[in-house]
Amino acid sequence: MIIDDITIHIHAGDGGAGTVAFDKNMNAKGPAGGNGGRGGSIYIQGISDLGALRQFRFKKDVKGEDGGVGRSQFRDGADGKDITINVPVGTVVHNLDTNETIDITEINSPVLVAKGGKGGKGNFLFRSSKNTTPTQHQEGTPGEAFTLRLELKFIADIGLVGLPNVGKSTLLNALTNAKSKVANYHFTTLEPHLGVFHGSILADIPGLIEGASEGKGLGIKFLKHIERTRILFHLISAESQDPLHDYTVIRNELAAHSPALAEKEEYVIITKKDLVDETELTKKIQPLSKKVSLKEVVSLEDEDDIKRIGSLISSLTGSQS
Ligand SMILES: Nc1nc2c(ncn2[C@@H]2O[C@H](COP(=O)(O)OP(=O)(O)OP(=O)(O)O)[C@@H](O)[C@H]2O)c(=O)[nH]1
Ligand SMILES: [Mg+2]
Repeated sequence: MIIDDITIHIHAGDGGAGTVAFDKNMNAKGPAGGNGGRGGSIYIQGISDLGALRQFRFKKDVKGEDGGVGRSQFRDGADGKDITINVPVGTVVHNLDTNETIDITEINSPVLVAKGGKGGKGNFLFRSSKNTTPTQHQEGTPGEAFTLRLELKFIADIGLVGLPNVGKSTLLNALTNAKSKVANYHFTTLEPHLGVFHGSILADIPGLIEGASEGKGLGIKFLKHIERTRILFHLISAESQDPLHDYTVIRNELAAHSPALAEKEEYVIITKKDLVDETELTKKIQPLSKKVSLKEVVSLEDEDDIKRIGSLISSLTGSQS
C-alpha cells in the first residue's frame, strides 16, 4: 500500500553553546573560547518515487544534528549536518503549527522547512577594552520544531474515473508502461497508479460506487489523487444496464468530494462495446447521450480503439504520440 497521508515531527538541530577558554600560549592569556556550531536544518524535496512516504511508517520523528560546542584555542564547534527528507513529488506539506502549506511540485529542489539553531558566542567575542578576560559565553538557540502533515496528491494530466470493472486499469496499461492490476471483478485496483503516455501523466484510481462519499466500497479518499488533474476520463461499461444511472452515480460522488472536481473538463468513454450487441448498445446509451456528448465508444481489446484514445489524449494535452 502506498502511504499518502502521514503526520511527522521534525526538529532541526540546536545550536551549540559557545565556550569559555583562555589562550594556552605562555605569553597570551586572552580569551580563546570558540563559538558553538549552528544546528542542522531540515529540508524537504520531491522525488519521483511515489512510495517515498513509506520511510515514516514506523519512524515519525526527524531530528537534525546539533551544532558542536565551541572549543578552545579559537576553534568553533562543528555545524550540524543538514537533513533532506525525500517525499513523492505532488506532496502537500501542511505545517500544523504555523498553518503554512508548501506544495512540493518539483523534483530535486529542496525547500527549507525547519531552520537549525544558531551557535552561541564563545568568550573570545565578549572581549573588550574593559573586559580583557571575559568569562561569559552564550548558549546556542534551539532549532525549529514542527509537526508536519504530508499529504500526497498526484500531479497528473488525466484522471480515470468510473464504477469498478469498467476498464480503467486496462486503459492505463494499454497506453502506458504502468502495471495496474486488471481482473474481472470489482475493486481490483486498491491503490492509485500513474502511467506516462508521451509525456502526459494518467492516474488510475480505485473504482467508485454509489455512497462512496459515505465510505461505501473503498470510499472516495482516492479522489484527492485526481484533484489536480485538468481532465477526467469517465469510463462507463457497455455492459451496464443503465449507463445514464452509472454516469450520475459517479458525478454525484465527484461533487460530494469537491465542487472543483465536478467542474473539471470531462470526456465520457463507453468501454467493452465488443461484449454487447450494437443495436442494443445504441438503445441503452441513448438516454446518456442526450445528456452528455459521448467522446468514444470503444473496445479496450481493440488496438485501433486504443490508438484513438491515444490521439485524443495527444490533442487534449499537446503531447506527441
Ligand atoms: N472484452 C472487453 N473486456 C474489457 C474491456 N475493458 C476491460 N475489460 C475487462 O474487464 C475487466 C475489468 O477491467 P479493469 O481494467 O480491471 O477494470 P477497472 O475499471 O480498473 O476495475 P476496478 O479496478 O475494480 O475499479 C478485466 O477483465 C478486463 O480485461 C473491453 O473493452 N472489452
Ligand atoms: Mg482498476
